[in-house]
Amino acid sequence: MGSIFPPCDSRLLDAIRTASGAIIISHRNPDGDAIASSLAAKAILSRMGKRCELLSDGPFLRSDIRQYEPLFSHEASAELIAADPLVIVLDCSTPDRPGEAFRSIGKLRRIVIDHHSSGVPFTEEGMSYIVPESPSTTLCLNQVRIALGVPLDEEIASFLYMGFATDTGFYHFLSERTAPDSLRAAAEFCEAGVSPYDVYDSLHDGRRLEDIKDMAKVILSARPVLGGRLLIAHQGIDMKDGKLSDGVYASLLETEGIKAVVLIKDKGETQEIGFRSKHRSGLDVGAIASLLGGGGHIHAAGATISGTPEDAERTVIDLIAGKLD
Ligand SMILES: [Mn+2]
Repeated sequence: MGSIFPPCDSRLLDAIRTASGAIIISHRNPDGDAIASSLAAKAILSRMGKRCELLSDGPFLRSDIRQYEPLFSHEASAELIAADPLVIVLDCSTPDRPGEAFRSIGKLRRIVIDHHSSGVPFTEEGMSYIVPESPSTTLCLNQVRIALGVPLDEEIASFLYMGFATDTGFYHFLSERTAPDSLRAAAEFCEAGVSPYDVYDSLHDGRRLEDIKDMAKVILSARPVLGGRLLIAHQGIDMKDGKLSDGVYASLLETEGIKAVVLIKDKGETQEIGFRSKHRSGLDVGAIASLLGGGGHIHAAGATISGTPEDAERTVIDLIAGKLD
């Protein structure tokens, strides 16, 4: 079985090598992979002598990434923009994913490094490295690093590992197809000095008890529909912890006989809908989310729609009912 990673396009590599500097941006409402790929990209380009700035719209709601918020700005400096830098967009499948921070730099030359299965191209030909089979954007970025000839060091390795570990739920979401290449890369990160135990603890410790209790409330809201094949849970508008959903999905997906879990987060005027489907359920929730203007992967996806939580619930049940029959 060949590698899941194709070669990088030489046009993308040349764009990085010849860049005067770089503005690095990932998606709004960032997760571990978005932040880790941004930090790893900055470390890699810094080793090449490039000046880099990190942009993010935030909000840094997830407790695992909160510690990195001070390293990110909402806009790039006029000085760097004047130098006509390269924009590096990470972990984004559509041009609206980076949010407001992207507006002022949307005209600059850009490359996209990503692993989402659905989306719309938003670079020039040859200026992206998108590998839907890759378990994380950091593992795509690792291939770019190798092609650029930048050696691993402990800092680069720790960020590359962080995105891989968080996006795979610490190796849960690896298939027989994706595991060998991924775990070989992880082994190299560990040889460069990464301690998986320390990374796990630094990402999971420090949550507020109130947020853990909110997770219990969301689990209590879960209701089976479609003959018990789908569970729908609701997250209240007052619940803020971005990591809350990880624990909710992990618990509810263990329910006997289910194919998928949907979590509806009440944001007032809009509803954020998170989808998770079971491995081997045959349910591509990325495709379902893209029907609602969102996106993601086969087993994990999201979309935002307007209306009430009840509206969102009806929409989701209709869409999934059609796919389960
Ligand atoms: Mn990702």
